Amino acid sequence: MATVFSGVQPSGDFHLGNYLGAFRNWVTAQHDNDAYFCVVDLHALTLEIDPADLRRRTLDAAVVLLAVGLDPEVVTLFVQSQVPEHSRLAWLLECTATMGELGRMTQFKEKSTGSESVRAGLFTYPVLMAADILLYDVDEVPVGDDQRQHLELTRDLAIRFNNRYGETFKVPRATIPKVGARVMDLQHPEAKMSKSVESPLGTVRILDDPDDIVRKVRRAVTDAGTTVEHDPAGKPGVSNLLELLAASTGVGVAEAADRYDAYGPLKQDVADAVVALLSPVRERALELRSDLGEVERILGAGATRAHEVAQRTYARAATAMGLVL
Ligand code: AQP
Repeated sequence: MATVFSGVQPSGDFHLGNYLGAFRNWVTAQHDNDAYFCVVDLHALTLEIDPADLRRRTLDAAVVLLAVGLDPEVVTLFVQSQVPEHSRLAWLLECTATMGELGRMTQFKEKSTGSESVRAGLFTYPVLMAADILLYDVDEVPVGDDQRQHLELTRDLAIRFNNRYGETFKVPRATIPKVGARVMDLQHPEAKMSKSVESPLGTVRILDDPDDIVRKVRRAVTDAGTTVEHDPAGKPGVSNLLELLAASTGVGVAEAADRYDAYGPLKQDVADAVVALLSPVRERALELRSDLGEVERILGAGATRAHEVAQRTYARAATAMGLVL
C-alpha cells in the first residue's frame, strides 16, 4: 500500500480547478492507499487574511473535502497547525534549503510581484510544504500542475538531507492528472483559476449555485474566429472550455472539439456537465455545514493520528542533525 499526502490552503473559496486538479483524485486515491489530507492553514498566513475568516474557512475546507467524498474512516484528515511537527521540521529544512532555489519558485514570483511588503513566510512557504510531505514517509503527492515545481524542491531537499545526515526521508513523487491539471480562469484564460485572485466571473466555485455556474460559463471569454479547436496558445479560452468538458465527462479533448462548430452549444454542454459534477457536492456541503461540531471531532481525531506518525519522523530528522532530544 502506498502512502499518499496532499494539502489545500484555506485561503479562499475552493474552485473547479481545486476539484479537478486535486480533490477528486484524492477521493480516488483514498481506498487503495494510506492517505493523509491536510488543511494547510499555516500556508494561508503568507498572504493577508482576516483571523475570523481564517477560522471559518479552515472548518469550511474540511466541509468541502468531506462533501467531495473523503471518508474520515479511511483517510487521515487534519489541520496542519494542530500537528506542531510541521513547523518544527520546516525549520530543519530551511537550514537545508538555499535562498537561490527559493527565489526561483514561480509561485513566489507571481504572488510577490507588485506587493510593497512581501512576508518572509511567502518566500519560505515551499519549505513548509516540503515538511508537510516528508513527515509522512510519502510515496505519492496528488496535486495540480502548479505544484510541480514545489514537489521538485521537496525531492531535492529530501535527497540533500539524506546525503548530508544519513538516510532519513523517503523521496516522494508528484502524481498530476492527465486532464484537469491546470484549469484556467474563464475571464483570463491565460491565467490559472485561483482562489486568491479577484475574478468573480472567471472562477467557478465548488459551492456556487447552479444558476451562477451556468452564467459564468456562458460569459466565458472565447477567442477571435468561430471555429472550435484545441489550441491552448492560439485559442486559450475555447481550449479551456474543451478541457473542462473532457475533465467533467471523460470524453477526449480531440473528440470534444470535433463535436462542435459553434461556441454556444459548447458552452451549454460545459455548463451542464459542470453543474452535474458539482451539484451533489454542494448539497452534501450544505448538510455538513449544519453540524460543525462533528467536523471538528473528525479533524481532532485526524490530528491525533497524524501526530503519532509526524513525531517519529521529526525525531529521526532532529537526531540525524545532531539535536539532543
Ligand atoms: N487552476 C487549477 N487547476 C488545477 N489544479 C489546481 N489547483 C489549484 N489551482 C488549480 C490544485 O489544487 C490543490 C490545492 O491548491 P491550494 O489551494 O492549496 O493552493 P494553490 O495551488 O496555490 O491554489 P489556488 O487556488 O491558486 O490558491 P491560492 O490562490 O490561495 O494560492 C493543489 O493540488 C493545486 O495544484
